[in-house]
Amino acid sequence: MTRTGAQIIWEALIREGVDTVFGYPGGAILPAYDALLDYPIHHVLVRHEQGAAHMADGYARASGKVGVCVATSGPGATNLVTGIATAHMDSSPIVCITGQISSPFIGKDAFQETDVTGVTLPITKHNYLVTRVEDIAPTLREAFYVARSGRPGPVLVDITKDAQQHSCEPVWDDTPFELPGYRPDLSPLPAAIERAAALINEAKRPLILAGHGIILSGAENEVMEFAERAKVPVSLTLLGLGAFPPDNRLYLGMMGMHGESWVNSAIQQADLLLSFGMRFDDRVTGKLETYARQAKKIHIEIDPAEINKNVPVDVALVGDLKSVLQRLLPKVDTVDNRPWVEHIEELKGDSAVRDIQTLPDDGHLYAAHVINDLWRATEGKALVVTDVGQHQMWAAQYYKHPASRHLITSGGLGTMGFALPAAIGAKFARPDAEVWVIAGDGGFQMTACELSTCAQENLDINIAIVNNGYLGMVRQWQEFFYKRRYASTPIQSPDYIKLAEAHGLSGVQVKSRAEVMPAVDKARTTSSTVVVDFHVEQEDTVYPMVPAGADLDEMIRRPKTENPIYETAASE
Ligand SMILES: Cc1cc2nc3c(=O)[nH]c(=O)nc-3n(C[C@H](O)[C@H](O)[C@H](O)COP(=O)(O)OP(=O)(O)OC[C@H]3O[C@@H](n4cnc5c(N)ncnc54)[C@H](O)[C@@H]3O)c2cc1C
Ligand SMILES: Cc1ncc(C[n+]2csc(CCOP(=O)(O)OP(=O)(O)O)c2C)c(N)n1
Ligand SMILES: [Mg+2]
Repeated sequence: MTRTGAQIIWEALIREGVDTVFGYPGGAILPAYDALLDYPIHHVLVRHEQGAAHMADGYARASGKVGVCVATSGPGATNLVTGIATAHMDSSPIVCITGQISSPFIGKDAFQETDVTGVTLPITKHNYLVTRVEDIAPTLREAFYVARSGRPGPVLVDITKDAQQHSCEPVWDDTPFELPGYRPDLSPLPAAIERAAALINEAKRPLILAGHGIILSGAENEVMEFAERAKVPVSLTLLGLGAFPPDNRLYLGMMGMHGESWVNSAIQQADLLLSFGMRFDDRVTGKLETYARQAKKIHIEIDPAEINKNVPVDVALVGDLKSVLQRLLPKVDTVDNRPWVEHIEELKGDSAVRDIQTLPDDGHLYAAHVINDLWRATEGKALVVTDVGQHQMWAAQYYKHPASRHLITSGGLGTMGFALPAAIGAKFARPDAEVWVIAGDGGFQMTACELSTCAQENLDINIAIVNNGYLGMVRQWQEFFYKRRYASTPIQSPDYIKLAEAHGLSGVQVKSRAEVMPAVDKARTTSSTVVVDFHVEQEDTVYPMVPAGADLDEMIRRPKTENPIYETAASE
């Protein structure tokens, strides 16, 4: 049957299982918007296209499915850029559909013409300019395949207005893809598996460094089986948090710049690092020249471009983590690594637990208290979506994320403004989940316009603003490395209660520790979006910290006497 290009767009999406898209209309995408009225797809009208891309990203991270955003040409398309780059850095599968001016006008600086495939070339996994109606169906099918297969990532499809207006009889092909030069299904040779097994079985001080790839691969059970069988302790990257149960005795905590000191020390002392679906980001390694010099390294990774990129490895197993581990597991001996595990336990020494919950209320409200109370009130089960900054690190440290897809955060790009729109996307993906935004007063203001989207869509999202009156993470760097010269980091906020109320939503202000739990309870029991404005200690610091470029175990520690949040032993 003959269809317009505009109709084909939505039929293609429905064939991919899409029921929700996030977008904003405009001239070059108007034919598609007109056709949308006839299809069972829910369109979420965002307030800024950056929000649409983050919503698609949050939807993808919460569900494991491909998220979709839509924008018009020119400024609509360029507004997507930050969201696309965010998804690209964190391997999140989204498809972005943009309208383009009609093909005869391309190259003539026509109204709202931007070469968006050119602009997004380095920040998409792949992108397409579609000028013919016949190409819409096959291109969208390919776009979804590319976005979700292999190492996931964002794909942009730019469709000219005339292609949307013209008609054809679409061909719906279901044959498996064979794209020249694209090999998402690599798997290691048997000899490489044998070499890896030999290293594992010889190791005395092995450590698993596990990342986002576990979640993307769905390899949680295999990683657990591996760790249990070979008795290898596990540490996670920020983006891996939740993929290994936080209460398992082999779990050590987060690695890296704001990770646990004993994890970083153990990495420096290990004789074997097993890197599972993580990419040795500089926030994870510290100074590369001195990184884990005693360790042999095995890297299981789906993207060959990641092998030896930052850290040279002894054995590379290129393939999907789950299937590689399934092949490796039978070759791994059950060993006794107890001395090593006990040694790491000793490394904790007096640097151990952040035992803040037992501390008396001294009149100060610390972000750590807020997040710890939030964790207790939600029994650790909330889907937490953070923004970027100090609060993000505290959300990683003080909220024990229980399972995969319970923490959504912008890691690689560190995009302020991510949290609220990503949480909206996550709520559409998992309507039954209790969704909490944890945002700073700076980042929240970047995309606060999406409160209006929460109101229009009647969403039940809880928002915790960790309001310290500063661009706190930057202030912290100024404190440590720029002699406390706080250039442009003090930041004023609007009255968030009035802001919420202006949107028809409600808000609560919290200034003391005693008010935290009642406010959290109010947010949890209110069925619309609630903003809780926590006025926390202004010049608090995220500890520990590996200064950028320092050795991984050269951590700045919390001074014991100056600050009431002790990090010393559990007995205190
Ligand atoms: C303020 C700030 C501070 C930070 N501090 C820290 C910190 O202290 N510690 C920390 O860990 N991070 C920190 N980060 C985050 C950091 O920048 C990186 O985003 C993070 O370390 C990346 O984690 P990852 O390598 O697990 O995930 P990604 O960057 O998503 O990489 C995942 C890897 O898995 C691979 N992969 C994907 N699918 C599969 C599959 N099916 N099978 C196998 N492999 C697969 C991908 O190709 C990729 O190489 C911080 C970020 C910010 C903004
Ligand atoms: C879009 C963007 N601009 C600038 C930065 C640099 N940056 C990183 S953290 C940070 C401060 C964040 O402040 P706030 O949102 O108040 O969170 P806090 O650190 O105070 O918890 C800034 C400016 C960034 N990550 N993203
Ligand atoms: Mg702040």
